[in-house]
Amino acid sequence: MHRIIGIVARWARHFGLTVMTLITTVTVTMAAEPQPWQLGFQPAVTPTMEKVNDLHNLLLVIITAITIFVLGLLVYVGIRYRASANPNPSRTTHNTVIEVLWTVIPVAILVLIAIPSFKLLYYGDRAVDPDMTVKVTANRWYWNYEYADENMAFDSSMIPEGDLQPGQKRLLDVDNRLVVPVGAKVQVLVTTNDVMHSFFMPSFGVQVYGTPGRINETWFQVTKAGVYYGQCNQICGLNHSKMPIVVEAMEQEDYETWLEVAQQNFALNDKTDPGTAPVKLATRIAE
Ligand SMILES: [Cu+2]
Repeated sequence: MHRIIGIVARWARHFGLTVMTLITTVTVTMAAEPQPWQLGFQPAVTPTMEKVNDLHNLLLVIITAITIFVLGLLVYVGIRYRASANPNPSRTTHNTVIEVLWTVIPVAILVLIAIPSFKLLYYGDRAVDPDMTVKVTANRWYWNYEYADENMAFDSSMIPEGDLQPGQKRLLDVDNRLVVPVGAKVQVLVTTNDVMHSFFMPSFGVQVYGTPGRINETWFQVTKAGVYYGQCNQICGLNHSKMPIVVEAMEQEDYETWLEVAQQNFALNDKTDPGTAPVKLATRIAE
């Protein structure tokens, strides 16, 4: 039954039917990672992703209307002006009114699309009054998360296939998750120690490149407790497919409990000395 609801909801979202929003909501707790045969987006768990969904639905309506209109015109012309029905074709080559229309209307449509698109782009660009800051540093091929206000940082590496415990997801689960409190506005600063990588969290509507020598910014505010999966989605080399991102959103009390333990384990002084990085890289390649 859940499976059927899931399929219906995915199709509904794909076709932008707001009527099906209720069913879509039912599926929210079901998926935080890619699903087999998935067609639509992963369920939104941040305000940004909800806005991405809204824009996607708006675009779907516009593109459907345009496609139907153009198809209708083609069919009409094909039937109405076929050789047998129209043996003496008109030799008209210019029509000012129609030329103005087919220039102005598409421009108006593009402006109509650009306005919400740019609004969304700037909405996701910078955190206004963030509650906390996480600096995400990409490495070949693992992530480092630094909690700027807590003076701690830790690496997050994929669990190799042979070490997977029952219930852990192949190519997705990691040893140390990025943990955040539910409802907190998290400012995310993304950079890289080597090549370009990309911090991509589909259910957050977040994708930011890690560029050498630069810090890029984004933010997210997870509205539901849960475990969410993402990946590096900038082709970065040999183990590109082996640098998943796992974000766990916890209720505030649970987060504080986690933080106490984490602060002991990951105090910044214990952070891997950058001087040993090549050794680490070599062991990782050997694994
Ligand atoms: Cu990468």
